[in-house]
Amino acid sequence: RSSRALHAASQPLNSVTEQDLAHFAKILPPSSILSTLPPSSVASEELHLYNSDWMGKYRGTSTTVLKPKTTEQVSEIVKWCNERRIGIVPQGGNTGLVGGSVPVGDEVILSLANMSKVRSFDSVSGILVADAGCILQSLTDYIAPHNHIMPIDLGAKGSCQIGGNVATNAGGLRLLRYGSLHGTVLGLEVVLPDGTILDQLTTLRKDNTGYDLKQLFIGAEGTLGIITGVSILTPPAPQASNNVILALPSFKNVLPLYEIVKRQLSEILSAFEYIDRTSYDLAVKHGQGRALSEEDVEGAECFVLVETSGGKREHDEEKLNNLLEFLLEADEPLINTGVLSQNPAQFSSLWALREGVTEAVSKEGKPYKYDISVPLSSFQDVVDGTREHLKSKGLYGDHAVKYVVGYGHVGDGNLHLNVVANSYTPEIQAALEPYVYEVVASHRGSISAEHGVGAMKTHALKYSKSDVSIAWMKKIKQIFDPRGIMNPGKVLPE
Ligand code: FAD
Ligand code: 2HG
Ligand code: ZN
Repeated sequence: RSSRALHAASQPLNSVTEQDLAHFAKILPPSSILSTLPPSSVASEELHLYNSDWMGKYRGTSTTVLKPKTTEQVSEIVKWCNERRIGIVPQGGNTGLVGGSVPVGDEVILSLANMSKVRSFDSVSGILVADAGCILQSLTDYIAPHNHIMPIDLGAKGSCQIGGNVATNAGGLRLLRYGSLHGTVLGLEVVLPDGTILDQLTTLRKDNTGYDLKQLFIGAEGTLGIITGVSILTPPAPQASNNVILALPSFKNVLPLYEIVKRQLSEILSAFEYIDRTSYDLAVKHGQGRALSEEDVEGAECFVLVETSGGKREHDEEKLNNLLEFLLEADEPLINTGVLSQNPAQFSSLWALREGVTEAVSKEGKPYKYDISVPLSSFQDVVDGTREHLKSKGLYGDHAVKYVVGYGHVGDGNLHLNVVANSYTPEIQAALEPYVYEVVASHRGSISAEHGVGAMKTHALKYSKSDVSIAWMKKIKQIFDPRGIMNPGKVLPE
């Protein structure tokens, strides 16, 4: 049986036909089907947004988008596609940065956008159960009156969905404090590639009854099944939150600073985020947050944003003020200055300078994005080394690459190396890869710290995973999806 299945998986997938569409029309109302095929026949421009990724770098040729409202509808669609061997791309908010959310060919796009109901929230335990298509910001708003916050936060919160967050195991800005989704997700409901509904939507904190299957779907990027429901543990909202941007004369001060900040702020430290000077300048240029004063940024090579979240405002402010005093009055200060937010608007504005870099970079040009785990001490070398490498190839300057910037989650050892070009070209691509991946491998780092593999890095998996690991990943894929319909061309190399 398994050799037949293997054979099936190596055959090309089938395209959607009018007969398939007629079948989908029995499952979904007309308003939930977008297709260029008759009888639906919408214009292909209407499908453009679903076929294109957030960066405008990856583009599929899907003819059909299906938008189910219920888990049963998802199951029926998937069952049909499996029998017919039609590829499916699960799509959440389509904010992924590795080309995972759009088809590589003409697979069906199954959008979770219509599955957007909160199923339950328990304000005592903080356990939230929601449809996978709920937008992260909507969930934040939903639980705020109950004094809880989502354990995950990221710049794409206004568009990304909780299902997409789980599927990518997104990290984001709160991982330092609340850990990864592998810890906070308590249960999942998943439609498997043969249409079976796997109900593991439990709300238990503790459950050691054998293999924890849900973990397989966290970070599987839709290659093993479609997440339709998520049960997640949400923390109580902090009573007080503060933030400060520290301007540093040199990158080499970041590490000693991190040690001091961790020691002094201890349990109230909730974020320690890094942006280099060019990232800051681009954020300001493109209207992300309010610029700091000239005096504050003078001589700054980079910046660190520190956030505190604690239980008592006076206590937290005292700690933060003591820290700043300590840093500024040292014999050889690690920082030039610190800009402390004084009100909620300033708090958001300081965060925007960090959160807005992705948006700013995209406004500036075409970004090549490398989301890597490397030792903290090498962050700057990796950024400078990449710039020098591009210069040596004659690809740095207004005609090709405009900027090479570094920013990211220092507390998680995660650097975002963004190469901002005028356009995507084969020459720049060839100069960057495998160069960047070899640098990562030389540190035994990860080629994807938090964004996933998608279509972008399937060929590069070997730089972070052994042959044995990849072989076992393929076996798992084979067990769940023997006909190879679920997000084909993503995560695993051919
Ligand atoms: P999509 O982009 O739609 O999909 C992403 C992947 O998940 C695809 O492979 C898709 O097939 C799959 N998928 C989606 N929904 C489901 C589902 N219900 N079931 C199965 N598979 C599914 N990432 C971070 O980790 N940290 C950050 O700080 C961060 N910041 C970002 C900031 C910006 C401005 C942007 C644009 C992106 C950022 N990202 C970040 C990328 C991040 O991966 C996504 O924003 C988010 O997690 C993806 O959610 P989504 O709903 O948009 O998923
Ligand atoms: C962030 O931390 C996101 O801002 C996006 O993960 C990073 O755009 C990027 O490269
Ligand atoms: Zn990030």
